[in-house]
Amino acid sequence: PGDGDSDISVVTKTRPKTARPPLYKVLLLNDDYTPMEFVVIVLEKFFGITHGQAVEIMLTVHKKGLAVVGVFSHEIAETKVAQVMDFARRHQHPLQCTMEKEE
Ligand code: TYC
Repeated sequence: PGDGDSDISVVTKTRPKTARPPLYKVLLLNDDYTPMEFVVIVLEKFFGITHGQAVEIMLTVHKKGLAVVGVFSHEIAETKVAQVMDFARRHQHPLQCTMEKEE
């Protein structure tokens, strides 16, 4: 009789690591002056979300101080931040938008 070992071999395939580009969170910050309706318009206009989602995110920022609006490539995140900051400045609201590398 044999020793109980069967001759099933395990094939382990190594998967070479493919570097993925880092993603960036776009954050919206609360302030005391920017009207709630303006923030909702900004979210709808630049982030392509529904009115309901925009109200939800705006209220989260209002209550918690900040919220993640979305996660994007570096270039898209930079564009979103610039669009929001420019639009807010043109309307003379102090709304702040920033980005942060996702860990
Ligand atoms: N806190 C503001 C107000 O009471 C509303 C607001 C919400 C401002 C979200 C900025 O990112 C913001 N009018």
